[in-house]
Order: sequence, then C-alpha cells, then structure tokens
Amino acid sequence: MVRQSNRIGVPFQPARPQWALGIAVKLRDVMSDLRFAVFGAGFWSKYQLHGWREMAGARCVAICDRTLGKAQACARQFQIPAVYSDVEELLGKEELDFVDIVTGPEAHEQIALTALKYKLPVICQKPLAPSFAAAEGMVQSFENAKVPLLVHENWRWQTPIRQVKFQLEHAPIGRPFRARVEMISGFPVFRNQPSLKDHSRFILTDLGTHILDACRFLFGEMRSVYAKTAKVHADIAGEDVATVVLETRRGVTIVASMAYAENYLEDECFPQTRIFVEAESGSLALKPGYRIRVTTQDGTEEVLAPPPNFSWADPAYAVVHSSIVPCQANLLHALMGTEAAETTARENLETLRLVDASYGSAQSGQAVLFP
Ligand code: 89Y
Repeated sequence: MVRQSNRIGVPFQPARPQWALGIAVKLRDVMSDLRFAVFGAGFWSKYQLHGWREMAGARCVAICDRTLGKAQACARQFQIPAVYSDVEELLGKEELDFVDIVTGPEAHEQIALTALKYKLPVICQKPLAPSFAAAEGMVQSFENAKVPLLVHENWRWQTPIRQVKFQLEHAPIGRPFRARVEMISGFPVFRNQPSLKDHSRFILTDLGTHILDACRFLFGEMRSVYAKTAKVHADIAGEDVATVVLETRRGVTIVASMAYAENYLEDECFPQTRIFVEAESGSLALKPGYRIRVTTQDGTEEVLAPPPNFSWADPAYAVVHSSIVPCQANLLHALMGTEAAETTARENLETLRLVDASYGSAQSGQAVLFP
C-alpha cells in the first residue's frame, strides 16, 4: 500500500503572485527594471520571453536575429521596441544592463565576446559553446574582465528534480550507492528543432548537458566517466542514443541513459526524467507523472511533484518550459546581487567537462578519470 508522504520540499513559487506582479511592474518598470536584449528568435526564445514576464525586475528592450523577419515577429508578439539583425549594431545603439543569448550554440562565443566589449553581463543558453575549450576560453575572458557570465541551464530547476534533491537530503533511505537517470523518448524532437539534425554532436550536447548537470546537482562531482553512443536515425549527423556510466567522488555509480530514437515506448513521457536510486536502507524512484516514491522498511510513501502550470507553456514540454521561470529568476537575482547564481559559467564548465569526456570515452572505448 502506498501512503501519501508528509515530508515535502517546498516547490518553487514565482517571485510574486500575478496580481502583485502587475502592480509591481506599474510602480517600478520605468525606474529600476534591468534592461536586456535577446539574441535569437527561434523555438526557445519565445518561451524564455514568456518566462521573463513571470517575474518583476527585467524588461526586454531589443531583440536580434540574423533572420530579421523572425526577430520582427517575436518583437510584435512581446511588444519589444527595437529589432535588429546585426549584433554589433544592437549593442552599439541600445542602453542595456545585460543580454540573454538564446541562439544555437555555434553563435554563443561570438555574441558573448562582443557583449563583453561593452562590459555587459551575459546569460547564455546551454551548451555554453560547442567545445569545452571554447567554453573555457569564454569563462576566462569574462573572469579577467570581472563581468558576470551565467548559463541558462534549466533542467535542474524542474519541480520534480528539486523534489528528488529534497528527498535525497531528508528521506531516511541512507547513503545512495547506485542510480539510474533516464530521458528516453520516441518524441519527434526534430520537428520543433530541425537544426539539431545537423549537429555532429547531438544528444550528449543537446540533452546530455541537461541530464549530466542534473546528475551533478543530485549526486555531486564525478570521479570518472565511461560512455557509449549510437545512431538510429539515418538522416542525422550526430548520435541520438547515449549511455553514460559515472562514478561520483562519494562513490555512487550512476547510469545516465538518453535516447531520441523516434521508436515506440509503452510509457512514453517526454520530456520527463525517470530516476531510480538505490541506497543502504531504502530506495527512491521518480516515475512518469511526476510521482516520487520513497521506500524504506516502513513501506512506500509518495510525493507528487507536478510543475507549475503556465498558460504559455507547450503542454508537450510542460515540465521543461515551466523550469525556465525559477532558472531565470535565480539568474536575474544574481545580476541584482540578491542571490547566488546556481549556474555560473565557471560552475557549468564542470558539466561541459562531463559531456566532453563522454564523447572522448565513446570514441576511445576507455573510461575517463578525473584527477
Ligand atoms: O533542446 C533540448 C532542450 O534544451 O530541452 C529539450 C530539448 O528541446 C530537446 O532535447
């Protein structure tokens, strides 16, 4: 018999309820909101723009996309006053407090370093750069200039992932020793993001960056990585299946499995992450439907951890789109100096190190050990 648990971590609450948000915006918007520009007007930009509207304190004043029509359409939808197709022109003309880069990874470095010339703090979508070396160079440049570089890594901000973290820290299951972390789906991911087909490094970069970051968030830093990859789709450049075996510095063995094979699964639940943790005196499972089950000698308890419902979120991506809000709130408050950013670029480099090592291991057939 499964009992409802009364040991529940407090899920993220948007900074302010809607009605207060309205008043706050009216009272503050001209004076103290941080002014920002968005680079990129593709699939993710509109969800991040909706996300910024869920909190007080930031106002989008300009948007840029190399395809001007896409930027104009986004500007109309979100009443963004200025539209550009040239990065340098926008940065030269607009008075900004920070920029939000939501382009494909191949453009991140150029846009970020151009913003750095104007000493502008940067929030950049994951992955920070297509290669670890390029990302490390960006981090060094911003640190040398003492200008913040933050990464929009939202997976760890998903309500069920935060709740799993809480349960791992508070449930009486003892020390974990093995875990499975999976995002396996037949969902046609290329429909909304066709450019992903052209990436020679696909699932470990696109999804692995999220899943391996969640593994670090839940279980700490890693001692070693061993990975295998495969390709099921005939018409894509990169891998669409990856299996990564990690060992944490605390001695937990994690098997992280990812797949976008567009096959058929009995309990398809894109884009939900499934987790199973074995510990010395119990176990924990995150199951489809945001159900977290904790089992000890006293039986099994369940916590439901559904994401908050935002009207603008695509129902097929609900748990991911809703995680944009707490992620951006944390990054905004960090730029305001009222909170520490969880995903600074320096911190996120440790996730990219795992992604890079996974590709290295898949190629060499050897495990990668970290000193
Ligand atoms: O691009 C990816 C992301 O950031 O979240 C899910 C996704 O859209 C497909 O893997």
